Amino acid sequence: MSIFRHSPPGVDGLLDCAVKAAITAGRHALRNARRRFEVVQRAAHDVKLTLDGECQSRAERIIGERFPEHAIRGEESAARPRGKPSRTRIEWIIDPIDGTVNFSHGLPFWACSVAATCGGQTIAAAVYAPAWDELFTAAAGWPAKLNGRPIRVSRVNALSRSIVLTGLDKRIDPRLPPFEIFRAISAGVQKARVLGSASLDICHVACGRADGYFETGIYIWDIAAGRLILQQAGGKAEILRRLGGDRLQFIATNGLIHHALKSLIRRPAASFV
Ligand code: LIP
Repeated sequence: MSIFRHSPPGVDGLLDCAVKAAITAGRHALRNARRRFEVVQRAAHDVKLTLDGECQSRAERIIGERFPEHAIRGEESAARPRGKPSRTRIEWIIDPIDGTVNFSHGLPFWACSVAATCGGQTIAAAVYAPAWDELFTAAAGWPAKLNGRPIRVSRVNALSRSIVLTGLDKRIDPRLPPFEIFRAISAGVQKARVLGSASLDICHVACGRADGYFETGIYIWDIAAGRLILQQAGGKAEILRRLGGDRLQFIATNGLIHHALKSLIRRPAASFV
């Protein structure tokens, strides 16, 4: 179900830049993993590292040198748009270390996510998982790839035989539905898993290793690149609700279990704010 049939002009240059930015940032984090303990800010269920900012800067430098007129938005630079974003101008959306808590503990489930968007649609995307040396890419009109080889979503068409990935919102509160939702998903699928990196979760669905992903309070920079990669791999992605600012409820599947998964989480997710 690729949503793009044709490539907008210059999309190859955007993809090339997204790949360079994702790999440069990702390799910087990997090379400096011994510094993963350098914490800038700590919350109950989240952490900000010195390396988050360093990796964001490196990705921004690659983009800025190639496209100085483009806007950039990211988890580490949300308030620093470059130029005036518009329906025609490109805006880059970056998560330099998606799965920061995993990275800070030395768990390998983390990635650098870079998306070039135009009018709210992602048109070029790269998600690089340095610990696995896996680069997921896609562009409007181009197939989704993993390390240069085309990928497709799974053919699993029953929830009872599916693996569904989900996450626990960093603003966790046991009274809030994420646990209700996790309970609902776990009861209805073969296995529910929480791996801790949304962009990587969505790419696992895109290449058929999992069949669905859902999260209640995720951010646009976590999903902007993975969404296009999934769509160009034949999957279906949907923002179910916008929760204010860059925060949203998001579902991504192989398309075959989409309706059933939405039905499974509809009630507990509805009361999530
Ligand atoms: C993380 C997401 C993950 C979510 C975490 C966190 P970060 O992003 O990738 O899916 O469950 O709460 O938001 O903060 O590590 O870039």
